[in-house]
Amino acid sequence: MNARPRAVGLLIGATVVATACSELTESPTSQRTTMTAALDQASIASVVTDPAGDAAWNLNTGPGSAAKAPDYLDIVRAEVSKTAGRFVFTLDLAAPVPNDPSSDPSLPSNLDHIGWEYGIDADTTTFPVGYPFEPGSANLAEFYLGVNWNPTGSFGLGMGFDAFVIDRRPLLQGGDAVTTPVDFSIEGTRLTIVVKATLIGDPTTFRWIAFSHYCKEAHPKCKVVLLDVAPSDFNLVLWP
Ligand SMILES: [Ca+2]
Ligand SMILES: [Ca+2]
Repeated sequence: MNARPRAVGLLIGATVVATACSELTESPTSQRTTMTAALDQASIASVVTDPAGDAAWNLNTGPGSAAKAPDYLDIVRAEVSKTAGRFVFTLDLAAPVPNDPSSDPSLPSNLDHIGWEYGIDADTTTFPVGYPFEPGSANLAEFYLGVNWNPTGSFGLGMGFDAFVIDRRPLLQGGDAVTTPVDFSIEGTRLTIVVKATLIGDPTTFRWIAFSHYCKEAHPKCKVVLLDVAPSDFNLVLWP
């Protein structure tokens, strides 16, 4: 596997998040405490908790699905908050994300990527058709965002851990979806993704859902295999 060395990826992620948050304060005392302070000031949040131990291949349907998925793909809490012009997406997992998932024998072989993501329905009247799904496939989400471990580099963001926003709104006018890298950190069991509000249209409200998944092929050919969904009833959560 060609996963980027974890230390480098995590350092970059932690640094860019800390840098982004340090812009929000007048006199930072340290990168880490500044980030914590900034996140603590998050003004408006919506949160979903989810059981530990419920992540399973293809959500317990179909052949082989009874095998338990790795705990680091098991979502126990998902949060969306906004502070100072940025949305902060925080996922807590049942176990720490490994430095190099390629060494996990419980993962399927020849993976294109695994991902911890949010789907964002910013307009309940529109259903963009296409990427990251196959041509002709409609989906309610105007945006997908999250962290992927993508050893093939198929997202075009490099190999290993990266975070992204897929803006699907151009599909509504016959254009192409746009994938943009964003700041993130992985700290043990917590994934944090920081997105400039304008990158997702600075919405005053939207509905969201969090999920983990894997794909054995790159998008759009990928058949998404869901592992865990929060909320587990698939009812999207309203922000704020
Ligand atoms: Ca769970
Ligand atoms: Ca929509």
